[in-house]
Amino acid sequence: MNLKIELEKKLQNPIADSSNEELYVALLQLIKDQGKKKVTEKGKKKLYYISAEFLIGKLLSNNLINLGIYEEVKQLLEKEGKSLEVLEEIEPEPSLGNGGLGRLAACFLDSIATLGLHGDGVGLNYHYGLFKQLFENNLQKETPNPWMTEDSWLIKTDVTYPIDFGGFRVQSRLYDIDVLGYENRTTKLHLFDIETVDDGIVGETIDFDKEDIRKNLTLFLYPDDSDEKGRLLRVYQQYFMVSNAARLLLDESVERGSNLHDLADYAVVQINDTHPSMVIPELIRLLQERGILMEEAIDIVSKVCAYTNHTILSEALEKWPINYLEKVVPQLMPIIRELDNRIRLKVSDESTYIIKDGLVHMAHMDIHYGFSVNGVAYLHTEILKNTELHNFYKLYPEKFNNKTNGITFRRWLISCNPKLAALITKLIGEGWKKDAEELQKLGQYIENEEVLKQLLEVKQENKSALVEYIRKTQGQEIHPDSIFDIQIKRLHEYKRQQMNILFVINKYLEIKEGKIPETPITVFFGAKAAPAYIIAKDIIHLILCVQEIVNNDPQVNPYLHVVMVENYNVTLAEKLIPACDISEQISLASKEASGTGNMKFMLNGALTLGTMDGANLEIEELVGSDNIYTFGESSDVVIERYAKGDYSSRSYYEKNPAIKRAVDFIVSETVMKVGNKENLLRLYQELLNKDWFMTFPDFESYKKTREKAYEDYKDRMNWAKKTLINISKAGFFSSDRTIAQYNKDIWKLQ
Ligand code: OX2
Repeated sequence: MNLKIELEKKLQNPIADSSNEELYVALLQLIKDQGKKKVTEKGKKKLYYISAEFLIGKLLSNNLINLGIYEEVKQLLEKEGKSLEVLEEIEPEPSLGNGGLGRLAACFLDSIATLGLHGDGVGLNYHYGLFKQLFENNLQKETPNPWMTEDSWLIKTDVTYPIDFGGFRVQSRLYDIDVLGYENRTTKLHLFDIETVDDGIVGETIDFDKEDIRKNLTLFLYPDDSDEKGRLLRVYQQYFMVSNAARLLLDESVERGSNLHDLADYAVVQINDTHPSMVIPELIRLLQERGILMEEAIDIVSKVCAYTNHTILSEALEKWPINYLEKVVPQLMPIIRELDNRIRLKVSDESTYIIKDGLVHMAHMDIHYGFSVNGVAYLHTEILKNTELHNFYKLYPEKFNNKTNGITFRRWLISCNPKLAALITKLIGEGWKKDAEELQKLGQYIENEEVLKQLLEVKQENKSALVEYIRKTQGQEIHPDSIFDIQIKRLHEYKRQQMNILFVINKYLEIKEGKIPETPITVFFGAKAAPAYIIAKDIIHLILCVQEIVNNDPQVNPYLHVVMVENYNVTLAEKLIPACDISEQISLASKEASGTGNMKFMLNGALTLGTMDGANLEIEELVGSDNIYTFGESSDVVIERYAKGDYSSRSYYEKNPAIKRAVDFIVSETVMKVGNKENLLRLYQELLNKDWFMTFPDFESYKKTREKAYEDYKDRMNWAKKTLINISKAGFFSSDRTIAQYNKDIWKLQ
């Protein structure tokens, strides 16, 4: 392909005379054409990865990389006086996910395509996605996040299905996004939508009429479920997603030669968390419609569906009231009752029943009627087996398996950190891009001062680029030589951003007392809180207040700086991660199933400061305890304390002066002056009287370990050595490895 000719054909103009917007659109169209050509021959059996979220991020650069023409395009544009980086900024980020679960699904599609496996993603085409976060008066404000522009990656298809809800019918429409794998194979992300949806019912805020399903069905990801209408809307969305997925699966399987009795040879469904669980009764229903008897239909579906659990937090294991399902999907309730009855006949342990106390337990249905149940990191799977899902494990030990999460190195290194990628390639060649385990070859350089210096230089350049970006976007001045200490993830109490900000408060007060850190520190936060999650929003409020206080205090700001980035998303992560020195992974042990940010940071040469939770444990195992900063109580201790139920945060507060001082600061005049009394008082009370996620017992060891990391940072060569060890051991966390394991153990695609 002659790039220049092709591009100018699209532009109908010379490149040099075209605007950046025109160039962006022309490139997008060019890539879409390439995608169409790249459909590869695939096997008989196909995977349907159904997920409420696909946090795919911007696609332009990644697609160019995966097509192998990134450098060529970049150079061509430069020659014509244009810049690929500027074009990247034009692309809106699709807002189809929330956090790790959605980003994982996106990494998986990249790896499925790259490994040439026969599988597609299926989800919904939310017009406004998750909300866009603004900060006003130190509070989070949620506004709609329209991301679909006239020219986007979406490809409208002819596929449409009639979908019946209790009392009315809607017509669906499928849109596709081509996912280009590295080396030109493709997979599709199927996003279902309805044409009657009305973007116009949404104004400046994310409030809208939740009742008119025809108009609102695909407006938002996770509509506010603090009222019944919001919860019902989620059920409508979920059924819409799985009914479409099930019809697509059946049609395609028949087309490939299935007689439906042999469906399990043609299709496998991965149920990503409980949002798609209704696919089980829906497939049974559709098979019956096509003439298969209940008994056999159940048997078939049980061989087709597999379930991934992403969390042990019970709030996330969905349980829908029977009356919701009776209203939204009356056609499914008799099937769900039948499924439950069959369990009641066979199993005496009532805790595993599907219908209990008027609620339908979605995960229970998945486990009884799926053939595989997997957790997402070693510890998480062990906790599922031994504690959370122990009663199920006793019934079906053979179903349980672990698939430690992974990340795609194409996006999380090659694309977001080209300087480090180039250095690695210079040292060990190109092979690591296809076989991530080859990163181990970097091990030969850990005593090589020249290489370590280059590593530090790359980090410094990435830090300077971030400084520049933050100056441009948020108007803040950051010390490029400070330690970049970063915590970016959804805001949830178990992830304990509150512990981090208590540390910052403590540091602030120490500096005020004259205890000056030898190296300045910049603490970055990025997090969205669910609109109805009050305490999470209070924590954001506190972070923003502390940011204002610290950054405006001339006695403190040469040594300590706080940056809370607005509207944290994939694009921002791609800028923050390459610049990071210390990666905060400080969840309450047992609660973070895996984490995937931890892997991205490690790969980009940051050192982990973390609890012994999720995949942190596997990182520690790989790099050795000298090359990671772990602290805090173990999951066993935490689980035991929960079981006893005798945790009193107040006693820690009373015993530990540093905790007391930091917590009292929340309601001090200094903070009250820049914040809201209501939010601050509520958070203060919450920590003092509840602290559900046990921040205080870990605070002292957190403080000590974080200080130790800051101390170690001063010895630059030794620090560089630790980062090189981390990078060299990161190969295990390639999602190519994860997907190969899913395929070998669960999907069994050719
Ligand atoms: C997240 C988990 O919190 C995180 O630990 C994990 O890495 C990620 O899923 C991918 O497996 N429920 N669990 C998650 O999000 C939701 C919602």
